[in-house]
Amino acid sequence: MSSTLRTRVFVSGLVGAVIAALAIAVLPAGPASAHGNVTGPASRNYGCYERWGSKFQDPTMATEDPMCWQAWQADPNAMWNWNGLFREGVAGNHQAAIPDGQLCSAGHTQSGRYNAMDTVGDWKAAAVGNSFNVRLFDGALHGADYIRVYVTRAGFNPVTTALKWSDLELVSQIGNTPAAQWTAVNGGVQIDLPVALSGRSGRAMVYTIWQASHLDQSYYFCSDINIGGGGTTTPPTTPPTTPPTTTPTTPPTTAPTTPPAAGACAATYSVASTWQGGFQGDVTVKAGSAAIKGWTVRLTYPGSQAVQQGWNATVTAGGSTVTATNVSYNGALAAGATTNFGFIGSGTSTTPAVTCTATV
Ligand SMILES: [Cu+2]
Repeated sequence: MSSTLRTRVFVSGLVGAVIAALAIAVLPAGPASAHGNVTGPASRNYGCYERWGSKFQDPTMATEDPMCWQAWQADPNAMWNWNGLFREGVAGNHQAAIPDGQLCSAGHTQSGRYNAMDTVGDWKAAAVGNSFNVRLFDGALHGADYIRVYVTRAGFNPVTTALKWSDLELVSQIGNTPAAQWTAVNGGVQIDLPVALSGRSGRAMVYTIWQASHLDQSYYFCSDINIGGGGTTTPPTTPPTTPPTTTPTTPPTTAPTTPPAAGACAATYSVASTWQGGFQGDVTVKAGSAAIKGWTVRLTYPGSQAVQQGWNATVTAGGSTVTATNVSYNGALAAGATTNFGFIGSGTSTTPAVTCTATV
């Protein structure tokens, strides 16, 4: 597999400048880009997608959810492409194919895209009771030759310990189950496997192996749970209707040709990626020759334009205009400083007229 690396650099001028570099891997188009994931208790990458996918550059993630932060920093494609954590041709020898300490990345599969899932630390854990369901979403209608659900033995501490095969106990499984016998949802299917863990409490990991009825494809998912944990129980979630099936790519940022005047801002629009039924728009905002306190960008499209979600800005759509206003951490920009935001638009991508208005 060949992959190209590009680097996105964004600057957020809050107190000083926060600089983060995100390596974006561009993947070759594959025939089966939508597969599946454990959506409840959410797997590590699906959980990070669910909690931060709409605001993955929000620096508060670093303190609120540090394990997701390190994972997004390591490779955001591990979350955008949340349904691609699998191996092929393992022939049922899962333990031979995947070394201890690499169970959550399926043995550094996909050129290491998911390696950050193996990082040991305090991942957000779903509060569950002693009986709960593991929910597997299958967006590609593969069905299963089998699904096996394991839980770490009592005493295993996922916060401090790398996961090994010998830590796992098989707690639930099903055999051959065609997709037609799963429950239809959002263009895919899902299935629940019941798990009962009497006498257990505290932190543990759920490890799920899904042998899809598609080639010899084996999927591996780590989910973090807190049995009898406080707080609210997180119900299994339903995946988005239209997950981005192509990986966002980042085009080179082009600076505005005319430098903005003092107390003003300029915005540059680009399409990061498109897929059937949608696209990802990226906008770079640049302050003029004086500092600004906030900004509003208006994108006027030839026709009406709907927006599904935005990040690093409050994005609203009305008629043919999409309006984006800074969020708390990226409104203040020093003279000449830049920030960027993005959004997922519905339908076919067309080129908007762009204006930027600054608050000084
Ligand atoms: Cu697949």
